[in-house]
Amino acid sequence: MTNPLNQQETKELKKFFDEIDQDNNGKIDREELKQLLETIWGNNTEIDITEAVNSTFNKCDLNNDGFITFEELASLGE
Ligand SMILES: [Ca+2]
Ligand SMILES: [Ca+2]
Repeated sequence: MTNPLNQQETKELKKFFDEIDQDNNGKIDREELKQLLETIWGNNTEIDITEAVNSTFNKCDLNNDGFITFEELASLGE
């Protein structure tokens, strides 16, 4: 698979990724994603955050190892 993002986009995506990856282990786990979504949507009771985390992982966690890596996130742009 080729990476369609240009350098600038990759840089911005990496910054976004690093913000979510709070323990800086290079992968996003469900807890980190949940915290992000709670920060964004915490007061919106119409959104089921657990459901949103599950659907994001279904879409992004390409190898189903329970983590979203930067490579997996970047390949979503295709
Ligand atoms: Ca992490
Ligand atoms: Ca994965």
